Amino acid sequence: MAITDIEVIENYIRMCSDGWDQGWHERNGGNLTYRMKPEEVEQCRPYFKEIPGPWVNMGVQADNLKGEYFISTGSGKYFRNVSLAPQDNICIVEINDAGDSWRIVWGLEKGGRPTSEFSSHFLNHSVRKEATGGENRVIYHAHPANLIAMTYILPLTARDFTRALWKSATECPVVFPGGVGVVPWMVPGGSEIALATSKLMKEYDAAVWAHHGLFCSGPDFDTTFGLMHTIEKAAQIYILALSAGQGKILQTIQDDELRAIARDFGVVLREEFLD
Ligand code: 2HA
Ligand code: ZN
Repeated sequence: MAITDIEVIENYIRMCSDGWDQGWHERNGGNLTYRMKPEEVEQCRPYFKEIPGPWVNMGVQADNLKGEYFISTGSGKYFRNVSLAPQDNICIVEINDAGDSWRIVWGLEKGGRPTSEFSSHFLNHSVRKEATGGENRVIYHAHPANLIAMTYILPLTARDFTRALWKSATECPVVFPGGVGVVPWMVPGGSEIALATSKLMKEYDAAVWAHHGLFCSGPDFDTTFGLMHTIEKAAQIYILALSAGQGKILQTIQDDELRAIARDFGVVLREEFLD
């Protein structure tokens, strides 16, 4: 028995491999964090370091994440390597009683720290935990190429991106009826982009980072990966259709047809995004 035999760790590693297989994680691109359930912490605790790492202040704080444990990819680590050597590329961090610092309790055995975007992930976890009554557990950031390409040719508004994606594949309004938020270009890794993203995550479960990538959230690995996958697939269709048609779209899904999908599938679309 090893920590990698525990289901939550297995599933986390599988998601990293799936993201790598999709081509969304060149070099050290992207990051994944998971807020552990108490029983999962207890399953993993026998494998924790005898002496945890030092507390590191994050520069951001959240009351509703005090004492939580997260699985995180390591800063500068490659998704490609997670399944090959999980103990060197991912970690479990504990949050302190003040909700403003982390310390490593397992993993990153050759040194390192959680993802450079940990402050973004942390604030997004806080906001999504609040918005979903505790259901949300996963924050996932990736660099899917077609979605990034869209940020060069569309106005950077939630309305423009949501409409383009909803109309690019019929399942989209069902999968993300609330739409997607859009963060303008900003320097990654800092608390400014963390705050801007978490503000959007109050309303959206996905946020586009202009010329950079996408943040998705969800209650479990499958739902969150599925959201990233669905959005990127729609973006691919959008880019393919525009490219093949040399910018000319002959027909698309009409707004009343989006309303008809919502009615039959029992979802509520963000009405202000419809004409
Ligand atoms: O982890 O994707 O946004 C590398 C990144 C930073
Ligand atoms: Zn990134």
